[in-house]
Amino acid sequence: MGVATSCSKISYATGLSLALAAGIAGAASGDMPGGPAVRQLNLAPPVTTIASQIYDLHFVMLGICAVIFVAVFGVMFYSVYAHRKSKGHKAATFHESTAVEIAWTVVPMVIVIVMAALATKTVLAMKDTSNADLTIKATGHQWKWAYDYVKGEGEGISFYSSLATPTDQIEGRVEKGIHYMLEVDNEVVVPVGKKVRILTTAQDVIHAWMIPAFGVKQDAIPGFIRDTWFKADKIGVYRGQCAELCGKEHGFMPIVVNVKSEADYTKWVEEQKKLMAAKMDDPNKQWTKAELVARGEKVYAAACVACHQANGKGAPPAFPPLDGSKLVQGPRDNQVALLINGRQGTAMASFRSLSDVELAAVVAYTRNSWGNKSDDVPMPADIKAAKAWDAAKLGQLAAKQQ
Ligand code: HEC
Ligand SMILES: [Cu+2]
Repeated sequence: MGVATSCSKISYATGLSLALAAGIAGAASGDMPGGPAVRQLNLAPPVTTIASQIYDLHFVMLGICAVIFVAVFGVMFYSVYAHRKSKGHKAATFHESTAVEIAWTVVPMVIVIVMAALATKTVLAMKDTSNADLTIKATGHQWKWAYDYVKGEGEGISFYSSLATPTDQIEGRVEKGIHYMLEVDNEVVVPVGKKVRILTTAQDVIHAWMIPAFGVKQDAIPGFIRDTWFKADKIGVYRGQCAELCGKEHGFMPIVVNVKSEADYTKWVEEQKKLMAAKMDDPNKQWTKAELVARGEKVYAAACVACHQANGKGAPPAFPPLDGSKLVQGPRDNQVALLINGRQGTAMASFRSLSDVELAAVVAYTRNSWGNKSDDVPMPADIKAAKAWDAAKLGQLAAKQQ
Protein backbone atom coordinates (compact mmCIF):
# COMPACT_ATOMS: atom_id res chain seq x y z
CA MET A 1 0.00 0.00 0.00
CA GLY A 2 2.73 2.43 1.06
CA VAL A 3 4.56 1.71 -2.13
CA ALA A 4 1.50 2.35 -4.28
CA THR A 5 0.79 5.69 -2.56
CA SER A 6 4.30 6.96 -2.89
CA CYS A 7 4.20 5.94 -6.54
CA SER A 8 1.24 8.19 -7.23
CA LYS A 9 2.87 11.02 -5.27
CA ILE A 10 6.00 10.76 -7.39
CA SER A 11 4.03 10.96 -10.58
CA TYR A 12 2.12 14.01 -9.27
CA ALA A 13 5.39 15.68 -8.40
CA THR A 14 6.80 14.92 -11.83
CA GLY A 15 3.62 16.20 -13.42
CA LEU A 16 3.85 19.37 -11.38
CA SER A 17 7.42 20.11 -12.35
CA LEU A 18 6.62 19.43 -16.00
CA ALA A 19 3.62 21.74 -15.79
CA LEU A 20 5.68 24.40 -14.02
CA ALA A 21 8.42 24.09 -16.62
CA ALA A 22 5.84 24.58 -19.34
CA GLY A 23 4.45 27.58 -17.45
CA ILE A 24 0.91 26.17 -17.23
CA ALA A 25 0.44 26.05 -13.47
CA GLY A 26 1.35 29.67 -12.90
CA ALA A 27 -2.13 31.14 -12.28
CA ALA A 28 -0.82 32.70 -9.04
CA SER A 29 -3.46 35.44 -9.08
CA GLY A 30 -5.98 33.03 -7.59
CA ASP A 31 -3.88 31.91 -4.62
CA MET A 32 -5.46 32.73 -1.28
CA PRO A 33 -2.99 34.39 1.13
CA GLY A 34 -2.70 32.15 4.19
CA GLY A 35 -4.97 29.58 2.55
CA PRO A 36 -4.79 27.14 -0.34
CA ALA A 37 -3.08 27.98 -3.62
CA VAL A 38 -4.41 27.31 -7.10
CA ARG A 39 -3.55 23.71 -8.09
CA GLN A 40 -1.70 23.26 -4.82
CA LEU A 41 -0.17 19.80 -4.51
CA ASN A 42 2.29 20.24 -1.68
CA LEU A 43 1.57 20.80 2.00
CA ALA A 44 0.90 24.37 3.13
CA PRO A 45 4.11 26.40 3.60
CA PRO A 46 4.95 25.86 7.30
CA VAL A 47 4.79 28.80 9.69
CA THR A 48 5.66 26.99 12.94
CA THR A 49 8.56 24.74 13.95
CA ILE A 50 6.22 21.78 14.28
CA ALA A 51 4.80 22.38 10.81
CA SER A 52 8.31 22.50 9.29
CA GLN A 53 9.23 19.30 11.10
CA ILE A 54 6.09 17.66 9.71
CA TYR A 55 6.96 19.01 6.28
CA ASP A 56 10.49 17.59 6.44
CA LEU A 57 9.28 14.27 7.85
CA HIS A 58 6.83 14.00 5.00
CA PHE A 59 9.63 14.24 2.45
CA VAL A 60 11.99 11.92 4.35
CA MET A 61 9.22 9.27 4.48
CA LEU A 62 8.42 9.86 0.85
CA GLY A 63 12.12 9.43 0.05
CA ILE A 64 12.35 6.15 1.99
CA CYS A 65 9.23 4.86 0.20
CA ALA A 66 10.69 5.90 -3.15
CA VAL A 67 13.98 4.06 -2.49
CA ILE A 68 12.08 0.92 -1.44
CA PHE A 69 9.88 1.22 -4.50
CA VAL A 70 12.81 1.48 -6.89
CA ALA A 71 14.78 -1.28 -5.15
CA VAL A 72 11.92 -3.81 -4.99
CA PHE A 73 10.63 -3.22 -8.50
CA GLY A 74 14.19 -2.95 -9.86
CA VAL A 75 15.06 -6.42 -8.55
CA MET A 76 11.70 -7.79 -9.69
CA PHE A 77 11.86 -6.46 -13.24
CA TYR A 78 15.52 -7.38 -13.57
CA SER A 79 14.79 -10.94 -12.43
CA VAL A 80 11.84 -11.33 -14.74
CA TYR A 81 13.82 -10.02 -17.68
CA ALA A 82 17.20 -11.66 -17.06
CA HIS A 83 15.77 -15.10 -16.29
CA ARG A 84 13.17 -15.26 -19.00
CA LYS A 85 12.14 -18.61 -20.46
CA SER A 86 13.38 -17.85 -23.96
CA LYS A 87 16.92 -17.75 -22.59
CA GLY A 88 16.40 -21.26 -21.31
CA HIS A 89 16.50 -20.51 -17.57
CA LYS A 90 15.38 -23.25 -15.24
CA ALA A 91 13.54 -22.37 -12.02
CA ALA A 92 15.54 -22.93 -8.82
CA THR A 93 14.06 -25.60 -6.56
CA PHE A 94 15.46 -24.70 -3.15
CA HIS A 95 13.24 -24.58 -0.04
CA GLU A 96 13.58 -22.73 3.23
CA SER A 97 16.42 -20.28 3.29
CA THR A 98 17.06 -19.14 6.83
CA ALA A 99 19.25 -16.29 5.63
CA VAL A 100 16.52 -14.88 3.34
CA GLU A 101 13.85 -15.26 6.01
CA ILE A 102 15.92 -13.42 8.59
CA ALA A 103 16.74 -10.70 6.06
CA TRP A 104 13.14 -10.04 5.08
CA THR A 105 12.13 -9.86 8.71
CA VAL A 106 14.96 -7.74 10.00
CA VAL A 107 15.29 -5.24 7.14
CA PRO A 108 11.66 -4.02 7.18
CA MET A 109 11.73 -3.94 10.96
CA VAL A 110 14.79 -1.70 10.93
CA ILE A 111 13.14 0.56 8.35
CA VAL A 112 9.97 0.88 10.46
CA ILE A 113 11.98 1.55 13.62
CA VAL A 114 13.98 4.27 11.86
CA MET A 115 10.75 5.90 10.62
CA ALA A 116 9.16 5.73 14.07
CA ALA A 117 12.26 7.14 15.74
CA LEU A 118 12.28 10.09 13.34
CA ALA A 119 8.58 10.84 13.90
CA THR A 120 8.47 10.33 17.68
CA LYS A 121 10.36 13.49 18.55
CA THR A 122 7.89 15.62 16.61
CA VAL A 123 4.83 13.80 17.92
CA LEU A 124 5.99 14.29 21.51
CA ALA A 125 6.69 17.98 20.86
CA MET A 126 3.21 18.38 19.32
CA LYS A 127 1.63 17.11 22.52
CA ASP A 128 3.68 19.27 24.89
CA THR A 129 1.31 22.11 25.70
CA SER A 130 3.12 23.18 28.89
CA ASN A 131 4.35 26.72 29.58
CA ALA A 132 1.99 28.46 27.16
CA ASP A 133 2.03 32.26 27.02
CA LEU A 134 -1.61 32.42 26.00
CA THR A 135 -4.48 29.94 26.36
CA ILE A 136 -7.55 30.15 24.16
CA LYS A 137 -10.56 27.85 24.32
CA ALA A 138 -12.11 27.03 20.94
CA THR A 139 -15.63 25.63 21.15
CA GLY A 140 -17.16 24.08 18.04
CA HIS A 141 -20.84 24.80 17.41
CA GLN A 142 -23.03 23.74 14.52
CA TRP A 143 -21.79 25.79 12.60
CA LYS A 144 -19.45 28.36 14.02
CA TRP A 145 -16.62 28.64 16.52
CA ALA A 146 -16.66 30.36 19.89
CA TYR A 147 -13.37 31.62 21.37
CA ASP A 148 -12.59 32.41 24.98
CA TYR A 149 -9.23 33.86 25.95
CA VAL A 150 -8.76 31.91 29.15
CA LYS A 151 -5.25 32.84 30.30
CA GLY A 152 -2.52 35.29 29.38
CA GLU A 153 -2.71 38.74 27.85
CA GLY A 154 -6.28 39.29 26.68
CA GLU A 155 -7.82 37.07 29.37
CA GLY A 156 -11.58 37.53 29.43
CA ILE A 157 -12.02 38.30 25.72
CA SER A 158 -14.60 36.07 24.11
CA PHE A 159 -16.50 36.10 20.85
CA TYR A 160 -18.14 34.01 18.17
CA SER A 161 -16.47 33.57 14.81
CA SER A 162 -18.80 32.87 11.89
CA LEU A 163 -18.43 32.55 8.15
CA ALA A 164 -18.35 36.00 6.52
CA THR A 165 -18.75 34.98 2.88
CA PRO A 166 -21.97 36.58 1.55
CA THR A 167 -24.79 34.26 0.46
CA ASP A 168 -24.73 35.89 -2.98
CA GLN A 169 -21.26 34.47 -3.55
CA ILE A 170 -22.18 31.05 -2.20
CA GLU A 171 -25.23 30.83 -4.44
CA GLY A 172 -23.30 32.05 -7.46
CA ARG A 173 -25.13 35.35 -8.04
CA VAL A 174 -21.92 37.37 -7.83
CA GLU A 175 -18.28 36.55 -8.47
CA LYS A 176 -16.52 34.71 -5.67
CA GLY A 177 -13.98 36.67 -3.61
CA ILE A 178 -10.38 35.64 -3.06
CA HIS A 179 -11.09 34.43 0.52
CA TYR A 180 -14.21 32.54 -0.51
CA MET A 181 -15.46 30.29 2.33
CA LEU A 182 -12.32 30.86 4.39
CA GLU A 183 -13.22 34.26 5.87
CA VAL A 184 -14.88 35.07 9.19
CA ASP A 185 -16.42 38.06 10.93
CA ASN A 186 -14.19 37.81 14.03
CA GLU A 187 -10.68 36.43 13.58
CA VAL A 188 -8.67 34.79 16.34
CA VAL A 189 -5.86 37.27 17.05
CA VAL A 190 -2.59 36.06 18.59
CA PRO A 191 0.90 37.53 19.10
CA VAL A 192 3.81 36.34 16.93
CA GLY A 193 6.53 34.19 18.53
CA LYS A 194 4.43 33.28 21.58
CA LYS A 195 3.30 29.80 22.54
CA VAL A 196 -0.46 29.67 22.16
CA ARG A 197 -2.32 26.75 23.73
CA ILE A 198 -5.67 25.96 22.17
CA LEU A 199 -8.19 24.04 24.26
CA THR A 200 -10.77 22.38 22.04
CA THR A 201 -14.24 21.25 22.96
CA ALA A 202 -17.68 21.30 21.37
CA GLN A 203 -21.23 22.23 22.19
CA ASP A 204 -23.08 19.67 20.09
CA VAL A 205 -21.18 17.19 17.89
CA ILE A 206 -17.51 16.48 17.18
CA HIS A 207 -15.72 19.24 15.27
CA ALA A 208 -11.98 19.70 14.69
CA TRP A 209 -9.78 22.76 14.81
CA MET A 210 -7.25 22.81 11.97
CA ILE A 211 -4.75 25.31 10.58
CA PRO A 212 -2.54 23.53 8.01
CA ALA A 213 0.21 26.20 8.05
CA PHE A 214 0.63 25.62 11.82
CA GLY A 215 0.63 21.83 11.51
CA VAL A 216 -2.30 21.76 13.93
CA LYS A 217 -5.41 19.58 13.81
CA GLN A 218 -7.26 18.67 16.99
CA ASP A 219 -10.69 17.15 17.48
CA ALA A 220 -13.20 19.19 19.50
CA ILE A 221 -15.35 16.70 21.40
CA PRO A 222 -18.49 17.53 23.41
CA GLY A 223 -17.93 16.92 27.11
CA PHE A 224 -14.14 16.69 26.79
CA ILE A 225 -11.33 19.21 26.69
CA ARG A 226 -8.45 18.40 24.36
CA ASP A 227 -5.53 20.66 23.66
CA THR A 228 -2.90 21.52 21.10
CA TRP A 229 -0.49 24.41 20.61
CA PHE A 230 1.36 26.53 18.10
CA LYS A 231 3.94 29.27 18.05
CA ALA A 232 3.68 31.22 14.81
CA ASP A 233 7.03 32.48 13.51
CA LYS A 234 5.60 34.87 10.97
CA ILE A 235 3.08 37.73 11.11
CA GLY A 236 0.15 37.11 8.78
CA VAL A 237 -3.34 35.70 8.45
CA TYR A 238 -3.65 31.91 8.33
CA ARG A 239 -6.73 29.99 7.33
CA GLY A 240 -8.16 26.58 8.10
CA GLN A 241 -11.46 24.80 8.51
CA CYS A 242 -13.42 22.49 10.74
CA ALA A 243 -11.85 19.14 9.88
CA GLU A 244 -14.48 16.75 11.22
CA LEU A 245 -17.66 16.08 9.28
CA CYS A 246 -20.13 17.73 11.65
CA GLY A 247 -23.37 18.21 9.74
CA LYS A 248 -24.77 19.93 6.73
CA GLU A 249 -22.79 23.14 7.17
CA HIS A 250 -19.51 21.47 8.04
CA GLY A 251 -17.89 23.37 5.18
CA PHE A 252 -19.26 26.67 6.47
CA MET A 253 -17.28 27.07 9.70
CA PRO A 254 -13.79 28.24 8.74
CA ILE A 255 -11.03 29.17 11.16
CA VAL A 256 -8.94 32.30 10.66
CA VAL A 257 -5.95 33.17 12.85
CA ASN A 258 -4.48 36.64 12.59
CA VAL A 259 -0.88 36.66 13.87
CA LYS A 260 0.14 40.18 14.90
CA SER A 261 3.31 41.74 16.28
CA GLU A 262 3.40 41.91 20.07
CA ALA A 263 2.66 45.65 20.07
CA ASP A 264 -0.27 45.26 17.67
CA TYR A 265 -1.60 42.40 19.73
CA THR A 266 -1.55 44.56 22.87
CA LYS A 267 -3.38 47.26 20.94
CA TRP A 268 -6.01 44.76 19.81
CA VAL A 269 -6.50 43.53 23.39
CA GLU A 270 -7.05 47.08 24.60
CA GLU A 271 -9.58 47.76 21.87
CA GLN A 272 -11.46 44.57 22.71
CA LYS A 273 -11.52 45.44 26.41
CA LYS A 274 -12.96 48.86 25.60
CA LEU A 275 -15.59 47.35 23.33
CA MET A 276 -16.53 44.86 26.03
CA ALA A 277 -16.80 47.58 28.66
CA ALA A 278 -19.01 49.64 26.34
CA LYS A 279 -21.28 46.65 25.75
CA MET A 280 -21.58 45.85 29.42
CA ASP A 281 -24.81 46.93 31.02
CA ASP A 282 -24.79 48.76 34.31
CA PRO A 283 -25.94 46.08 36.79
CA ASN A 284 -27.70 48.61 39.02
CA LYS A 285 -29.76 50.19 36.28
CA GLN A 286 -33.52 50.16 36.76
CA TRP A 287 -35.07 49.39 33.40
CA THR A 288 -38.45 50.61 32.25
CA LYS A 289 -40.54 48.46 29.96
CA ALA A 290 -40.01 50.88 27.07
CA GLU A 291 -36.22 50.79 27.51
CA LEU A 292 -36.21 47.00 27.57
CA VAL A 293 -38.37 46.79 24.45
CA ALA A 294 -36.05 49.21 22.62
CA ARG A 295 -33.00 47.25 23.70
CA GLY A 296 -34.73 43.97 22.82
CA GLU A 297 -35.25 45.03 19.23
CA LYS A 298 -31.47 45.02 18.75
CA VAL A 299 -31.07 41.64 20.44
CA TYR A 300 -33.88 40.23 18.30
CA ALA A 301 -32.25 41.59 15.13
CA ALA A 302 -28.93 39.98 16.06
CA ALA A 303 -30.08 36.64 17.49
CA CYS A 304 -33.59 35.76 16.30
CA VAL A 305 -34.47 37.26 12.89
CA ALA A 306 -32.67 34.57 10.95
CA CYS A 307 -35.41 32.10 11.92
CA HIS A 308 -38.38 34.08 13.24
CA GLN A 309 -38.08 36.97 10.74
CA ALA A 310 -38.22 40.71 11.42
CA ASN A 311 -42.01 40.72 11.07
CA GLY A 312 -42.35 37.97 13.67
CA LYS A 313 -44.10 35.71 11.18
CA GLY A 314 -41.33 33.08 11.16
CA ALA A 315 -41.19 30.63 8.28
CA PRO A 316 -43.72 27.91 9.12
CA PRO A 317 -43.66 25.01 9.44
CA ALA A 318 -39.92 25.03 10.22
CA PHE A 319 -39.85 28.24 12.24
CA PRO A 320 -43.04 29.16 14.12
CA PRO A 321 -44.38 32.74 14.15
CA LEU A 322 -43.92 34.69 17.37
CA ASP A 323 -46.57 37.18 16.33
CA GLY A 324 -49.73 35.82 17.92
CA SER A 325 -47.89 32.82 19.48
CA LYS A 326 -49.75 31.40 22.48
CA LEU A 327 -46.47 30.88 24.30
CA VAL A 328 -45.30 34.46 23.77
CA GLN A 329 -48.65 35.85 24.89
CA GLY A 330 -48.96 33.47 27.84
CA PRO A 331 -47.17 33.49 31.21
CA ARG A 332 -43.76 35.10 30.81
CA ASP A 333 -41.91 32.46 32.86
CA ASN A 334 -42.57 29.80 30.22
CA GLN A 335 -40.99 31.97 27.60
CA VAL A 336 -38.00 32.75 29.80
CA ALA A 337 -37.53 29.04 30.45
CA LEU A 338 -37.70 28.27 26.71
CA LEU A 339 -35.02 30.86 25.93
CA ILE A 340 -32.71 29.67 28.69
CA ASN A 341 -33.04 25.98 27.89
CA GLY A 342 -33.89 25.92 24.21
CA ARG A 343 -36.04 23.06 22.98
CA GLN A 344 -34.25 19.73 22.71
CA GLY A 345 -34.17 18.24 19.23
CA THR A 346 -35.25 21.43 17.44
CA ALA A 347 -33.42 24.37 15.91
CA MET A 348 -34.50 26.47 18.89
CA ALA A 349 -31.19 26.49 20.76
CA SER A 350 -30.50 27.63 24.29
CA PHE A 351 -29.79 31.35 24.56
CA ARG A 352 -28.38 31.03 28.08
CA SER A 353 -25.19 32.73 26.87
CA LEU A 354 -27.02 36.03 26.32
CA SER A 355 -26.73 38.39 29.29
CA ASP A 356 -29.57 38.81 31.77
CA VAL A 357 -30.35 42.23 30.31
CA GLU A 358 -30.34 40.91 26.75
CA LEU A 359 -32.68 38.06 27.61
CA ALA A 360 -35.09 40.28 29.56
CA ALA A 361 -35.01 42.76 26.69
CA VAL A 362 -35.71 40.24 23.93
CA VAL A 363 -38.59 38.73 25.91
CA ALA A 364 -40.02 42.22 26.51
CA TYR A 365 -39.64 42.99 22.82
CA THR A 366 -41.37 39.84 21.54
CA ARG A 367 -44.18 40.32 24.03
CA ASN A 368 -44.76 43.86 22.77
CA SER A 369 -44.24 43.73 19.04
CA TRP A 370 -46.38 43.11 15.97
CA GLY A 371 -49.80 42.13 17.35
CA ASN A 372 -48.47 41.10 20.79
CA LYS A 373 -49.10 43.31 23.81
CA SER A 374 -48.24 42.61 27.45
CA ASP A 375 -47.20 44.62 30.48
CA ASP A 376 -45.89 41.48 32.11
CA VAL A 377 -42.22 41.76 31.15
CA PRO A 378 -39.29 40.21 33.06
CA MET A 379 -36.58 42.38 34.61
CA PRO A 380 -32.90 41.33 34.35
CA ALA A 381 -33.09 40.17 37.98
CA ASP A 382 -35.88 37.72 37.04
CA ILE A 383 -33.65 36.21 34.35
CA LYS A 384 -30.80 35.92 36.82
CA ALA A 385 -33.09 34.09 39.25
CA ALA A 386 -34.39 31.80 36.48
CA LYS A 387 -30.85 30.94 35.36
CA ALA A 388 -29.79 30.21 38.94
CA TRP A 389 -32.87 28.10 39.59
CA ASP A 390 -32.17 26.17 36.45
CA ALA A 391 -28.54 25.59 37.35
CA ALA A 392 -29.60 24.35 40.79
CA LYS A 393 -32.13 21.99 39.24
CA LEU A 394 -29.54 20.63 36.80
CA GLY A 395 -27.14 20.15 39.70
CA GLN A 396 -29.73 18.11 41.61
CA LEU A 397 -30.45 16.00 38.55
CA ALA A 398 -26.75 15.32 38.04
CA ALA A 399 -26.36 14.36 41.71
CA LYS A 400 -29.31 11.96 41.45
CA GLN A 401 -27.90 10.23 38.41
CA GLN A 402 -24.60 9.46 40.13
C1 HEC B 1 -31.94 28.70 14.31
C2 HEC B 1 -33.32 29.12 14.28
C3 HEC B 1 -33.88 29.87 15.49
C4 HEC B 1 -33.37 30.97 16.10
C5 HEC B 1 -32.11 31.74 15.78
C6 HEC B 1 -34.32 31.31 17.13
N1 HEC B 1 -35.34 30.41 17.13
FE1 HEC B 1 -36.96 30.47 18.34
N2 HEC B 1 -37.64 28.74 17.50
C7 HEC B 1 -37.05 28.06 16.49
C8 HEC B 1 -37.79 26.86 16.24
C9 HEC B 1 -37.46 25.79 15.19
C10 HEC B 1 -38.85 26.84 17.14
C11 HEC B 1 -39.91 25.76 17.30
C12 HEC B 1 -39.42 24.74 18.28
C13 HEC B 1 -40.39 23.57 18.42
O1 HEC B 1 -40.58 22.89 17.42
O2 HEC B 1 -40.90 23.41 19.51
C14 HEC B 1 -38.75 28.06 17.91
C15 HEC B 1 -39.64 28.43 18.89
C16 HEC B 1 -39.60 29.64 19.56
C17 HEC B 1 -40.60 30.09 20.49
C18 HEC B 1 -41.87 29.35 20.83
C19 HEC B 1 -42.93 29.70 19.82
C20 HEC B 1 -44.21 28.94 20.05
O3 HEC B 1 -45.24 29.51 19.73
O4 HEC B 1 -44.13 27.79 20.52
C21 HEC B 1 -40.23 31.31 20.95
C22 HEC B 1 -40.94 32.21 21.94
C23 HEC B 1 -38.96 31.61 20.33
N3 HEC B 1 -38.61 30.58 19.49
C24 HEC B 1 -38.23 32.75 20.56
C25 HEC B 1 -36.99 33.01 20.02
C26 HEC B 1 -36.19 34.15 20.35
C27 HEC B 1 -36.60 35.26 21.30
C28 HEC B 1 -35.06 34.04 19.65
C29 HEC B 1 -33.84 34.97 19.68
C30 HEC B 1 -33.22 35.16 20.96
C31 HEC B 1 -35.14 32.82 18.86
N4 HEC B 1 -36.33 32.22 19.12
C32 HEC B 1 -34.17 32.40 17.99
C33 HEC B 1 -35.91 28.44 15.81
C34 HEC B 1 -35.11 29.51 16.14
CU1 LIG C 1 -17.60 21.38 12.51
